[in-house]
Parts: sequence; C-alpha cells; structure tokens
Amino acid sequence: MPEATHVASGKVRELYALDDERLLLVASDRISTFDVVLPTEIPDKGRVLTGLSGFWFARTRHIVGNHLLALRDDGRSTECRRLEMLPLECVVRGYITGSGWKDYVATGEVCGHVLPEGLRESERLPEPIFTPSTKAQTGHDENISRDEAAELVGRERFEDVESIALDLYRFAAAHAESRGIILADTKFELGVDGDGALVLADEAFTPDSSRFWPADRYEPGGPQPSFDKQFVRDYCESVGWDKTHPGPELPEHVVVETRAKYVEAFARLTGVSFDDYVADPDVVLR
Ligand code: Q0Z
Repeated sequence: MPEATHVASGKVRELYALDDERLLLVASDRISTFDVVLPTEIPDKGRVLTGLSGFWFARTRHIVGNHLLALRDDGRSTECRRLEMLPLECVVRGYITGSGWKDYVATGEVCGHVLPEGLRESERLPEPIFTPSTKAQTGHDENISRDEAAELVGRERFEDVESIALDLYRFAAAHAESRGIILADTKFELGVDGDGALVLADEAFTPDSSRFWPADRYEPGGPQPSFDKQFVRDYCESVGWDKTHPGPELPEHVVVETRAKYVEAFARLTGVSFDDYVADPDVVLR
C-alpha cells in the first residue's frame, strides 16, 4: 500500500492524502482550551470524536451524503472522499452563546438575523439560526451575513446549504436532547463532490465542533458548564494561567475525570459503550 502523505495539521487533528481521491483524517488525543493546545493529552479523546462523527454520518445520510468511506481499526482514523470544500463554515445556533451572544449584545442581531429583545445569555432561540462564518487560516473565524455567504458560494447553493445545515442541527439536537445533552450550537463543513452534490465532511457533532451542555444543569442567564471540558477549564482557572501559550500540564485526576466525560458523552449519544466501539469501530455505523 502506498504511504499516506501529510497534507495539513489542525490544532488536534492531522490530515493525510491516501491517493488522488481519498484522505485520511486522524484525530489525536490532544485537547485545547481557551484556544491553546495543552501539553497533556486525554487518552481516547480522538477515538471518542472519530466514533461520534461516524455515528452522525451514518444517521444523517437521509439529510445529506457525507465523506466517510471507512473507519480504521485504530478507532481514530477516518478514510474519506476528497472533496472541493465550500469556503465557509456552517454554524447553526439553537441557543444564544459565544460569539453569537457577543454580537447580539452589541447589535441585537447575529449574522443578519434580528433576534427578539431581552434574551438572556445561553437562552434557547425561538428557532435555530444559520450563522455562517469565514474560514480563518489563523485566528478566529469571523461571522458573516447570509448575503455575504451567498456571495461566496452563489445564491442557489447558499439556499441548499442553509436548509441542509438547519435540518442537520434539528436532527442532531433532538437526538441529543432525548439523551440529556443540549446541543447549543454546532459548526461543520460541506464540500462538493464530482457530481456537484453537497457532502457533509470533516467532523460532525463532536464536542470539539459543538457546544454540548448537560441538560440537567441548564440555567440560562450566564455561561453554561461544558459537558466535556469543564474540569479542564476549572483547573486552568484555578492555577491562574493567563491563557497564553503554553498552557498548564493537567494533573492525573483532571485527565481521568475529563476522559470519563468524553466516554460518557459517547455512550449517551450513540447508545454504544466505548469499549464496544474500541473492539469494533464499525458498530457505530450500523
Ligand atoms: C478538511 C482539516 C484536519 C487540518 C481539508 N473530505 C475532505 N475533502 C477535502 N478537504 C477536506 C476534507 Cl475533510 C479538509 N480540512 C480541515 C482537518 C487537519 C485541517 F484533520 N481541510
């Protein structure tokens, strides 16, 4: 078999080319918080994220096709179709938080959506909204208006993208809610295949690409605890780190608690135990 060629590095993932048509996406166990990758890894985090994406790809095929070709036996590597990626990030928000909350406080709008007055931080929106952003090569993606997004991809394509994005969010959020997890918002990427069809690519509805909140702790009026990263954030705050590189090493108890949260999210959302996934990754696709 020809060797995989390294193509790109993300903060916590690596991308390789297998041949002209196929890529290999490898999720590491690295974790980032406050935009900094920490020196300590969370064992199995990459497998949890890969398994979750596979699960969602298998269950959203009725909404849109996806890039998944195969999960490798290591549980952290996805063989996928190489696509022409759209030059925008698809973001859907069901709750008003993060940069959406900042924009709302400043202007009453998010990406051109005029929102009701008097929303509290983290409040559920009357309807989910599509709030695209640009793909920043470095630094932060920038929210753009729906008109700007339509200029980037063309009006007709934009309407399909928005409709698919909202359908995907509604499907995943309803499933997560039934398992006690609020999917506050999510970001994913669409590509176009050789036939011109839109395809869901990259990662889908993972804790790195979405905000997962424990539903039983939901209390609008301020920021919400993160389902997966809260122990890490609390520890980083407790040591007075200034949130610049390098971040602090994590103590063993924080690693163990955080790994347990990832594994719990995986089992709750997929209905499959993490051990069963490790024994046979394809179990999430069936
Ligand atoms: C995804 C990224 C990562 C660095 C390109 N199916 C696809 N076809 C074409 N391009 C991509 C995909 Cl997934 C693609 N990225 C994001 C992922 C490391 C950058 F693991 N870049």
